[in-house]
Amino acid sequence: MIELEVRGDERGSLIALEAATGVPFAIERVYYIFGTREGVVRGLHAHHALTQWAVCVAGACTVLLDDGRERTDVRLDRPDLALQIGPMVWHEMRDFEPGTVLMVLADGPYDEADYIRDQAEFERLVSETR
Ligand code: T46
Repeated sequence: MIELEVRGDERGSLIALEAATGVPFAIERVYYIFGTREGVVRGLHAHHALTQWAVCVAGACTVLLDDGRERTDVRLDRPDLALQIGPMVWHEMRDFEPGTVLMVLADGPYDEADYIRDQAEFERLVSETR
């Protein structure tokens, strides 16, 4: 988890995400997830190579992270927190509050070939790296 620097004054707050404020990769893509229905679980995959930062800019959701050794739940409920999701980390997003907007910065383009959507395949691949 990365705590983001908030720039604010009496009008409100602003957060800028760029190399100068600590994003450790060149941002190639930004996407955001919104309108997620109650009870829905998203994600359910790992990436071979992609690194991402996820920021819940509005609302809240829980992200399960599994690197093949440890499974951890992280609650994203502040717009000044970024969660780094690196390669070979199985992730699932759930418990979305109504109105949640999850913004994701990625270091690569959308590429379905980079996804591992089969959990057994993910477990086989991470066990090979141990
Ligand atoms: C991730 C988590 C955090 C595109 O056309 N371009 C894109 O850049 C993305 C991300 C998705 N899509 C298409 C592919 C599907 O037809 O949008 C649809 C929904 O994508 P997906 O089911 O993969 O969405 P999530 O919420 O399960 O996962 C997303 C990202 O895909 C994934 O990389 O790490 O958010």
